[in-house]
Amino acid sequence: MLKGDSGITGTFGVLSRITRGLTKTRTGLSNALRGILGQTSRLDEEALARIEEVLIQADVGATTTAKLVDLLSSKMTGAHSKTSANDLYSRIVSVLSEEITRILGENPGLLLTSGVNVILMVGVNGSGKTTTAAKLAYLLKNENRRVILAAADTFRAAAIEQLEAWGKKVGVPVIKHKEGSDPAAVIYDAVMAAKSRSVDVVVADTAGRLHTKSNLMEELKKCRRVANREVKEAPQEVLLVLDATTGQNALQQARVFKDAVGVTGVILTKLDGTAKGGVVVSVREETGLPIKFVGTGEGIEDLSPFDASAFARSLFDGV
Ligand SMILES: Nc1nc2c(ncn2[C@@H]2O[C@H](COP(=O)(O)OP(=O)(O)OP(=O)(O)O)[C@@H](O)[C@H]2O)c(=O)[nH]1
Ligand SMILES: [Mg+2]
Repeated sequence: MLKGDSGITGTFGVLSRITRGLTKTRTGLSNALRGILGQTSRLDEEALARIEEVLIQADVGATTTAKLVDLLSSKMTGAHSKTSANDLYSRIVSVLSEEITRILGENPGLLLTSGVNVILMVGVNGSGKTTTAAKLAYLLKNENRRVILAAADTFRAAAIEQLEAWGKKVGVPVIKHKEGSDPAAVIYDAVMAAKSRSVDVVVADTAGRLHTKSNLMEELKKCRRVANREVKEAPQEVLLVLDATTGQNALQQARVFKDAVGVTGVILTKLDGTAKGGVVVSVREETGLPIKFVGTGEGIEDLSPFDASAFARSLFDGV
């Protein structure tokens, strides 16, 4: 369910949306690689060093990049002057995209149960939590699930109104309290409402918080506890929303949130706004967290179940 290869989006929809969303990253990576290969007829030390630089610039991350370059070096030692730049390019991107698909692994999809499900959206300020909560509610609704949104960001001015506006657009109810109230109490009410209305999924928006603020992390833990007291398996998902344009900073956030609040998966947003889409690979490899969705625009439909192979193929031209 809601995997890359199923649901309303289907393989073609996911592929084209991800492909479109990665245009900046793909253009940057492909042009840079072609540029390097245009100047050399063999994959020597210097060419490898320049490829390494290109991958780092796309935010693939030092550890992953080192692995990819080692792999290129070991797999392509036979490539020499008889190979045309075009062939060399094709071989390189096919090795890279295959390995990146492997690193990214299977997307387990949302791990929903048969009763009331609670999905907590967490992350730093402005990463895209509220928008993504609405997009997710829309996806789930289109899979014929009964959904409610919980306005558990009671901190930021106008956060509740923002979610209500999305709720109207998507056509799902929004459970809210007054600004400044306890977010855990909103979660409690939303779970109660879900139980009494036979709702399948509560998607809870939460306030943006710096991963370094331990009191705010405690607040999230309280939200978890309250959900868990009312439904044994809840929260079924704690989804960390990361802004892909923040690059390696997103990686640091992922590490801290993962340990502090038991994150079950990651959503990378704003892939459309960056040439550094490689950060998806570093988040996956460095944290081990599955990437469950990617956001590629501001519209309600701009959220795709993550598909490793579609993603890896979309990173380069001509794969
Ligand atoms: N281009 C693009 N913009 C996005 C995407 N996701 C979210 N945004 C935009 O990012 C901005 C912030 O989104 P919000 O959903 O309000 O972020 P938030 O994490 O809830 O912010 P706080 O509640 O203030 O912490 C908005 O302008 C969104 O339209 C995306 O995938 N692509
Ligand atoms: Mg918000």
